[in-house]
Formats: sequence, structure tokens, C-alpha cells
Amino acid sequence: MAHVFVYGTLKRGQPNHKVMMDSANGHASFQGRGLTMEPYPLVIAGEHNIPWLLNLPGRGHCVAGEIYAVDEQMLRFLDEFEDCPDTYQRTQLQIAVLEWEGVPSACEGAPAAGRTLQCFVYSTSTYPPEWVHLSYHNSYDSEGTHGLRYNPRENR
Ligand code: PCA
Repeated sequence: MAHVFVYGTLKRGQPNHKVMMDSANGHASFQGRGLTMEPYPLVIAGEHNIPWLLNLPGRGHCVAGEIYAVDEQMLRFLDEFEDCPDTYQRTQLQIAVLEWEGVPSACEGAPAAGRTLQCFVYSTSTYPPEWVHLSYHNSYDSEGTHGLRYNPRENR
């Protein structure tokens, strides 16, 4: 079992959330909401308006997202889905827990709101340099006021 922090299209209500809920891909269970401990640039880029966390700690904002407990099968599926390591790279980040719905904090090793947790995250170090000059978001919503509508994979 591993923890994955998702900040983009994999979140609830976002265009790719369904792949995490499909048991054919493995198992993922929502644990809570979190925030990156360090600021990172979260940009929406490219012709398909895809969200990217640029692996440039110290710039941008602390980014909000969701924490999932996933099994090995789901982790492998997500690696493939995110074209890791060619497009996104999966690294570990320290995440501050904002709200926790997972096992109660009385249970050994379970975090509570206000605690931090190491999570896998799909970010990128292999982006075009001009992306650094895009607007930095602190939370992603494909329908946000930025107007950069995500182009779903099935439409490409
Ligand atoms: N999917 C992954 C990375 C960016 C994206 O759209 C996520 O939601 O965290």
C-alpha cells in the first residue's frame, strides 16, 4: 500500500478521476485532503491544457490536492496512465494533511489533520523552459476561471 497525492485531473470531480475508481485498474481509496509542504509551480500548459506540477520547489504556491491509499496494481496503472517516467516523474513529497477520512489517527501510523505524510506525486522535471512563465495556481479545477479547458484524451 502506498499513498499518492493527486493535484490535477485525477481529483474528485475532475476529468480523469474515473480511472482511479475503476477496479479493473486496482484499488484506490480516498484518505483526505492535503497541501504540499513546499511551494511548487502548478501550471496549465500545452495544446490540451494539462495541469503540471513543475519540479521546482520554492516557486509558486503550496498546492492543494487529495491523498489516496493505492495498491501496487493501481500504482503501476497510474505510472502507465501518466506516462511515467517519460512525461511525468513519480517522486515523493511531504504533504501536510488538511482533512483525514482514512483510518482514525488512534490507529498506529495513521496521520491526522495537522500532521504530514510522505506521498508519491506525479510532477515533471522535463518541461519546456517557457512553462516557468505561465500563471501559477494553488489548486486545479478544469472548469476554473482560468478558462483553460482540459481536452480529454478521448478527444485528442
Ligand atoms: N494527473 C495527475 C498529475 C496531473 C494530472 O492531471 C494528478 O491529478 O495528480
